[in-house]
Amino acid sequence: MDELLITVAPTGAETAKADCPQLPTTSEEVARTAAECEAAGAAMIHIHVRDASHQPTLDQALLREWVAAVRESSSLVVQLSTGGSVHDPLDERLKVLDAEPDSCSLTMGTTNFGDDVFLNPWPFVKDLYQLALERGVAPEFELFDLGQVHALGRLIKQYGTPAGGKVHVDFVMGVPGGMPGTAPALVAGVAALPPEVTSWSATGIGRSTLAVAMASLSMGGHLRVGMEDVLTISRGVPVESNAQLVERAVELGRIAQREPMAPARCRELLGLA
Ligand code: KMH
Ligand code: ZN
Repeated sequence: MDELLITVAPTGAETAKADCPQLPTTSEEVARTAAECEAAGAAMIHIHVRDASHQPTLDQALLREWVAAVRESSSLVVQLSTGGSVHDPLDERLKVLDAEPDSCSLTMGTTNFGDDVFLNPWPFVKDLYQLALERGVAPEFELFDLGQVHALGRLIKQYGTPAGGKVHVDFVMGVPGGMPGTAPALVAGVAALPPEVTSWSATGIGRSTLAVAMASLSMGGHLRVGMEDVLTISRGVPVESNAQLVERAVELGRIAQREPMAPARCRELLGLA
């Protein structure tokens, strides 16, 4: 069977703990989540850190604490978000790499994000990419629209591929302001990928989650799931845990005759091994 990389994005920066008590917002909770999700079939975790008030933060000590906690409780590949929240300044987002994750997200352009703007000006994208190359941190290129797929080609042309030549991207679909979470949009995105891309995954926000997951599996793509992206397991039914979403991804993968990829294989896929 072909392998299926399942990345879990357990927290995000947008949901309030008060609205969703099951959201992991402390290092202990995320460590437990990591262990449960690894047992369920995840290989990588995409982390947004929260502070003592459960608010999103890029505090360096907390970033390091969360990375250490997840490494202690699991062998998941640790990816830190450099997107943070829409309120985080660009210089602080660059400093995320000081916390020495295995991987970092790297969004390929600015996107309207509901009523907010998720800012990723080209000079920032270039600085972050060069820093990731210098530090040996594997970037996951996050693509919110078709223009960003094209921008990835420009970036690679200018600076080359990461060490090991592995280029992994994640389509983040269905954000209000980005591309829709539909099969035709994913087909268009995959068709436009630069030839250097070696692997891709996809996630659909909110109600687009299943459509995107099934479209991705049907094209041989990988999956990102988690409470960063969706808070209901079916219409009106809240997600109980991130592991529940990973379990559903494993089940979809089983139907598509794909077996969950182990963290060690994910390291190879990212050029980390
Ligand atoms: N929270 C969003 C504004 C990333 O993690 O790199 C950005 C985001 C992307 O979630
Ligand atoms: Zn994120």
